[in-house]
Amino acid sequence: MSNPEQIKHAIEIRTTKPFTDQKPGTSGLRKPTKTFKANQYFENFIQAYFDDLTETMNGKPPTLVVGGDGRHFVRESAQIIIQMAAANNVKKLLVARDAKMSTPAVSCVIRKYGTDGGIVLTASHNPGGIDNDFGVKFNIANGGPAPEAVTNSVYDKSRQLTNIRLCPTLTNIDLLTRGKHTYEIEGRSIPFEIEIIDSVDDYVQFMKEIFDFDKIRNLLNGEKGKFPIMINALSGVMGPYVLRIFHQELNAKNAVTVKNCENLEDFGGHHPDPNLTYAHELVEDMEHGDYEFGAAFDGDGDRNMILGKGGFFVTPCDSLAVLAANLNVIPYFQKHGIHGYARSMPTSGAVDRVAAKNQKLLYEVPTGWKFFGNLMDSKLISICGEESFGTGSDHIREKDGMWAVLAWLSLLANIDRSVEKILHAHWNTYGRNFFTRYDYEEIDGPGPFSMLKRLEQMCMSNELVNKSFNTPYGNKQYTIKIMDDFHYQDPVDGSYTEKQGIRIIFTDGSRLVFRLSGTGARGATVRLYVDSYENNPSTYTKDAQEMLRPLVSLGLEIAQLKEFTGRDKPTVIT
Ligand code: VG1
Ligand code: CO
Repeated sequence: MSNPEQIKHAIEIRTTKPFTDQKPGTSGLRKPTKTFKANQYFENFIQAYFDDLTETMNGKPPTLVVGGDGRHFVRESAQIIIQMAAANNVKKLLVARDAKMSTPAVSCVIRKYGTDGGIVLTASHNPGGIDNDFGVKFNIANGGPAPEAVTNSVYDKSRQLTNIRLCPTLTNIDLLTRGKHTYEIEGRSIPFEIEIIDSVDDYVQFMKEIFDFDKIRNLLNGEKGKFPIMINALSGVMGPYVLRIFHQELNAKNAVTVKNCENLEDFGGHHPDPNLTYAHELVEDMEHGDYEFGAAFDGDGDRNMILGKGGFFVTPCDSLAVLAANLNVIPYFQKHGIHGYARSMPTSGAVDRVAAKNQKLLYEVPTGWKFFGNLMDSKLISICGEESFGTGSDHIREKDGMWAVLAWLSLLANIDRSVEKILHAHWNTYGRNFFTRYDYEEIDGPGPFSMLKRLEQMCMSNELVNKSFNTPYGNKQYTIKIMDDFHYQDPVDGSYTEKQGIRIIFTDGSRLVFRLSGTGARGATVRLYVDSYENNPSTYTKDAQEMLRPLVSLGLEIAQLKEFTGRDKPTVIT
């Protein structure tokens, strides 16, 4: 076969038929893998993106990063992007070795090399494989997920698409060997370049600038003895990052036990979502093993779950609040200062209390990391998080699982060697927000939509405001103060987003939130979020499920969830 660098490649314009359902959700476009692989579905979406990019860049040839979470179709789709980028006037692609790069690493690389954006091949926490899901997400030049203005414009283009452009002779590019390649493309005034990079290098180097690795090394294996920890990568993309950081850079093979660090195309059958249900292996290891700290990541490495000794669970809401309260122990924040904080609307108000005490601004945004980008770019916030196991800071523009783990280890090295003690100290200072989320996944039929419609109408009519409810549990009465459909105006660019979830706020500050998931690929998923604040220390050790039972039952009753969905139990409780 001739060397593709020695021949001139022709551009083929291939006709295609548009799809009407390529509307990105909370985080990119996610569909069954088989959908992406059939009828040029993937190619169409990429062409719509290139068409949009050509327009927004005024024809200036862009440089883009390409990487994915290693799931089935990632390698193949990266080769398709190469063929299409060459035919769509892309100047250069920085492609991850073997097309594998965590979502936070993509953000890091876009920022480090100042590229015009990137394409992330991931369905994140959705299961992978030919019978599961695939996904595509576009990131912009700040390293973050494209805002709705961009994704809506790509969607509009996808519905009118008639052609896709590609260079069919540009095949079998070696993605395994680092290096630079240049290709001549017919009809182009500049050649097309590809550079195969190892994102683990760039990412690890950045983490070493942010954190004090000596201190973490000393925690794991220092004068106070070994500090055993367990890390489970759920067979997602994080394996190589975990091994490199813990076993090489921190030289702590004896203290750090790792599991599922081989990235598999179907994630070994795991549902790569680090929560108490899907990362149960970690929970059990923590319950039975002698580990001081445990963590798991999702498929693309932006989510994290933190556990303490014996399986002590740190809710993502508390994790955000505790990190926000202690950022000063991390060198990056000593250097760059600490601006405000932000959380997604359904995330508990725990971080709000830290903001109030530290006199920082607190922003409440809709669900999805794309809403944090402007706030970070404008230096309004330094740290943000979501209840869905996402935590991150302004070092990049994606949530970052490894960052959260290293941040926690920094707290353990500087404040107290026990996760549980750190949490108790936090609650003693700020009080405790009890939080839970119930997920009713993949419901068929119109029920969930009708349920939301009815709740929307109740918001509009205000019929429940000032109404009081008793619940079958305990003797507490709840009175509704506000019921609304959450909307948000971005304080930086003024963009407006509506219908982001039904909020029911009670007079005592407790909240119930209902929304439909925007990341599922089949059926509809209903999420119910419950947040309630206590400042009586005798409650702090209580079980969240027990504490929140009255509110949960009230929420199910108000929404008539069982009647609308046919479900009497959630699929996942966190
Ligand atoms: C979910 C979470 C949301 C998160 C999103 C992407 O969205 O609730 O907080 O930002 O997933 O996370 P939804 O619409 O299904 O509730 V990831 O790690 O899958 O990119
Ligand atoms: Co993810």
